[in-house]
Amino acid sequence: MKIYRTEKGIVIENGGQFYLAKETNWNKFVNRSGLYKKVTEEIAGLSADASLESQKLLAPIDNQEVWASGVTYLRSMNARMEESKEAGGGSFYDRVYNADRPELFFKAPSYRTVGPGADVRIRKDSKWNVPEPELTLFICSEGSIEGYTCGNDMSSRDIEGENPLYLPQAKSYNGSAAIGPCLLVTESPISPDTQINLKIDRNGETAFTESIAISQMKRKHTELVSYLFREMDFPNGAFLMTGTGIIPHDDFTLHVGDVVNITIEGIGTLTNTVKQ
Ligand code: DO4
Ligand code: MG
Repeated sequence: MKIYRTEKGIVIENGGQFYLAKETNWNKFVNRSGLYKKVTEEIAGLSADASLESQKLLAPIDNQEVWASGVTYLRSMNARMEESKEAGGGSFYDRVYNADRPELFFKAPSYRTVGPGADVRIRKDSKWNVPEPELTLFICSEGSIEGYTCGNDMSSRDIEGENPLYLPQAKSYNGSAAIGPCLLVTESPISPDTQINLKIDRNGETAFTESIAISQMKRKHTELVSYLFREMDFPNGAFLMTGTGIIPHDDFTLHVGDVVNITIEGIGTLTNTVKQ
């Protein structure tokens, strides 16, 4: 089942049918443990409406914070060790990859997070930028994973590589986070065989494409969530990007006008255009 935040309200897609939720407050609607069961019960009393399929989509977020996990795939560890070698950061990344405690960082408040069809940005003071396609968890305030969406953890690799302490500047700026198109809510956890695909279009042609299965991730979703919730409350729930396993080769950087498509099986495609 998919839940969309649209200009008309909260739309639920189930078995090819679309329903308008009675609740209009996104925080109240999604921040519930056992969300799948509760929404399934609610739509039993609603009438399907095919016109809801074509509503303009908004980012599936209201008052939630977006957090991110780092170096959860081998590819991310290797790329980061390489980019920060000269700055002396070469050993931080394999240490965090192998440590018990994961790397978690604050990515964006909701007002700095964009949704499907909106623009993501590259910084004006950066020359090397990539999108990071990441399965993104929605966790309710009680700490259980209630849904999944596609996330883009836009990153400035030259700033991050110059000094690992610049990570917040490489990762957090206007338009650096995108999530959507919907919240996938499932009865049981998402399959480890789920594929993430990144496709970057430039001037109508594919400039880069690659896929990875989420089973390639080193850590469990519940492990990341338990660290995030150790010493922090999230009264409206939170989003947690789970890290990237896809990083374009080192001579690739995003250009203004590129179109970034992140597809995750079962969720759909998050498409954003790059701006400066
Ligand atoms: O440590 C740098 C950030 C890592 C990251 O964003 C990722 O692995 O996805
Ligand atoms: Mg990332």
